[in-house]
Amino acid sequence: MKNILSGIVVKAVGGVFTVMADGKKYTCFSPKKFRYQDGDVLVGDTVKFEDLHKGKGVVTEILPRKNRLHRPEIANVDVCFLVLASEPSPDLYLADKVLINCFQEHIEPIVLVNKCDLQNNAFDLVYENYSKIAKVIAVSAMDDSVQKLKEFIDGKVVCFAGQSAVGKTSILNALLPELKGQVGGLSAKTGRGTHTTRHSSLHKVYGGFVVDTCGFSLCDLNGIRSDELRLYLDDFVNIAHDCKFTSCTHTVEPDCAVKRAVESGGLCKGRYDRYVEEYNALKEAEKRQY
Ligand SMILES: Nc1nc2c(ncn2[C@@H]2O[C@H](COP(=O)(O)OP(=O)(O)OP(=O)(O)O)[C@@H](O)[C@H]2O)c(=O)[nH]1
Ligand SMILES: [Mg+2]
Ligand SMILES: [Zn+2]
Repeated sequence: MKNILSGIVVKAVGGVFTVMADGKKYTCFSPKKFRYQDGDVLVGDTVKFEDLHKGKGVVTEILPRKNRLHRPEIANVDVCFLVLASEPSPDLYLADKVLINCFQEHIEPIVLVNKCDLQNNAFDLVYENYSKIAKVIAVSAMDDSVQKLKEFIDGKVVCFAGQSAVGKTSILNALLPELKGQVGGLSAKTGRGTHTTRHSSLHKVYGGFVVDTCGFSLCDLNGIRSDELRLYLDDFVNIAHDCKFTSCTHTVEPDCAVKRAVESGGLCKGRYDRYVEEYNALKEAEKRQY
C-alpha cells in the first residue's frame, strides 16, 4: 500500500523539493504534469507525496493555493516583509509594484527599512511614500531591533521581498542565529547587490515561518490595465470618492481629489508622479497591443 504524507515545501532547487512533514525533511521529485499547470511546485506549497524510502518521495498533489507571488516566487504567504535600505538606494518603482502584487494577492505588506544603524535618510523617504498603506518599521540586522518583528511572524507565513543586498538574509540570521545564511556585499563598480541568496527557503521562526528569498530588480504587474491601476493604490482609493468622476484616473480629469491632495501635501508627490508614469506606460503598451 502507498504511504501518502502531506507537508510544506521548504526549498525548491532544480526540480528537487525539500518537504517538511511531521518535523522530518523529505527529498521529493515532482512529476512532469505539474510543470504544465501553474508553474511547478513552489516553496510555501502544501503538497501530498508518496513516501518512497530513505527520506525520498514523489509529489502526488499540490493542494490549492490561497495566493502566490511571482517576485519572489512563493505560495501561501500571509505577510510580506518588503525590505528597503539606505544602500543599495531604494528603488521605489520596484517597491510600488511589490506592494501592488501584495494587494492583488491579499498579502499584508510590512515595509522594513533596514540598516538603520547607518546614518541616512532612507527611513524618512520610505515613510513619506508608504506610511499610508503599510506599517513602516525601522530595523537593523546588527542589533536587537529585529525583535520588533516577532509579533508579525507568530502563527504566520512571512516572506521577504526586495533588492539584492538590502539585508534580507542578515535580518533572518539576526532572528535565527543558528541558521548562518550566507550574506554578501555590494559591488563596488555598480553599487548594487551581488545576488548572494540563490534559492528561496522556508524556516520555522517564532511560532511561524519565514521565507528567505532572492533579491530582484524587476517586477511585473501581472496584467493590470491602466484604468484599473488606481484601484490597487489604497492611499488613492481612500481619497478618490471625492473626485468629480467616479472613474477618475487622477491624471487629466478636472476636479480631482487625488491631485488636490498632492498639491496640499496630503499625498506624497513622488508616489503620485510614479503612478502617472506607470499609468502612461501601461496605456502606451495597450495602444501598441490593439
Ligand atoms: N550596517 C548594516 N549592514 C547590513 C545590515 N543588514 C545587512 N547588512 C549588510 O548588507 C550586505 C548584504 O546583506 P544580505 O543579508 O546578504 O542581503 P540580501 O538582501 O539577503 O541580499 P541577496 O541575498 O543578494 O538578495 C551584507 O554586507 C550585510 O552585512 C544592517 O542592518 N546594517
Ligand atoms: Mg540573501
Ligand atoms: Zn481623481
